[in-house]
Amino acid sequence: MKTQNYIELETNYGAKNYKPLDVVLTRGQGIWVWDVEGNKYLDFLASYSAVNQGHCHPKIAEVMKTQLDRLTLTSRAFRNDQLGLFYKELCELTHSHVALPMNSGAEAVESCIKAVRKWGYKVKGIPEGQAEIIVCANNFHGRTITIVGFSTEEQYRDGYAPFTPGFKIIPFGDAAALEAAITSNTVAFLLEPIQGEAGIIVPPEGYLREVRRICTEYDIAMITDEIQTGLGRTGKLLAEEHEGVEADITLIGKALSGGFYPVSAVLSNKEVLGIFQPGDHGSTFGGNPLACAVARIALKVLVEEGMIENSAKMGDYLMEKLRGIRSQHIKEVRGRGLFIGVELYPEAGGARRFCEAMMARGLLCKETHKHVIRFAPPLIIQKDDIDWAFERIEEVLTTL
Ligand code: IF1
Repeated sequence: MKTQNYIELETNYGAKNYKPLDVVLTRGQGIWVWDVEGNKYLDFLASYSAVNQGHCHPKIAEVMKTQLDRLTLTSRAFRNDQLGLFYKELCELTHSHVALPMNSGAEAVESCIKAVRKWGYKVKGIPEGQAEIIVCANNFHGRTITIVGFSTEEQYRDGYAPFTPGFKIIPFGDAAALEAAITSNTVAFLLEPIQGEAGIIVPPEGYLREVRRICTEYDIAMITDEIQTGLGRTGKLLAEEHEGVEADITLIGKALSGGFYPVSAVLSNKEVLGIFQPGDHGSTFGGNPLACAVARIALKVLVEEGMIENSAKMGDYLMEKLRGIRSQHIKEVRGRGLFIGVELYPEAGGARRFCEAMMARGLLCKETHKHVIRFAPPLIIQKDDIDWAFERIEEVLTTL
């Protein structure tokens, strides 16, 4: 079958909730992917940071293959021999006290909303049904009814009401707005350390430290959604480390499995997650032995193969090169580590045509919103590959 045949199948039988670039991929290895016609591309998106470790990392594949011949799912009715080790390794690595394993990112977000609300009622003594959670404008935390209910993106909400109440929206990057929004019923503040979907928005220096101070002072839980920014993407294990702070709750997902399998987790200090009693929350697949085995090795290769340091180094290198491009289209280049956004002027006619032109030159990336090109290659990328990609990026941004 050819590209068009696969696209027709998707068009005929699939829900139309996506408009992907018209490239049909069939194989991936490291930073490279191949389409069904045999064309090779450098993946500069890394599945929205789920394949930080590179496509089909051989060590993760090996562990997964072994584990799937041994035991895949026990449900949490019984224990399995991978979960405890996963907890220990994950908590030691992230300096957390307790972890809750889930599957998708949205489930981790939902789970922590349940936990902080319950903590608010049982520990802080907030009147039943009154708990408030503060979130940021232009957030992206997933697609469930509750989560899109506090999105400020009209399309994500349109047609899905009624929504879950109890959320208050403030501007991102504005610590004074947080302090002003807190009431005696506030249980938590949920934020992305760098907003991804919003267009790689880096908050002002010192923002996270201020947020940490305010959350401590008012005894509200600081929740960082590191589902996209975490696990090396920004050049640190967690993006919050750039400001030397530790959130009370940190959410991770995506690269927690290296892209092999949906695995997410809520990481917290004892007090907040400790609120759950048996039966309060759960998931059929959360914490299953296959997921745990895959996540354990995905974390191990991330650390042992120096991917976090490489992200910092290659990110600086790429950022500097991008900032040197002389193009009338570029408004701003911003980001941290290998999490980079290039914002174009509206006159450029939207980022998509630039992404399509890069695809034609063997480089895969994706616009976010209308005017931002997002660059987020796997964290194993080397200097030569960045140079290769940069030639194409520069050509497209200066000739189109
Ligand atoms: C899609 C975006 C990226 C996330 C943060 C939670 C989740 C995500 C910070 C939910 C998910 C994904 C979802 C995917 C595209 C992608 C995305 F453009 F939509 F916003 F990466 F920037 N918190 N982000 O970024 O995790 O439930 O999906 O596992 O098409 O919706 P999930």
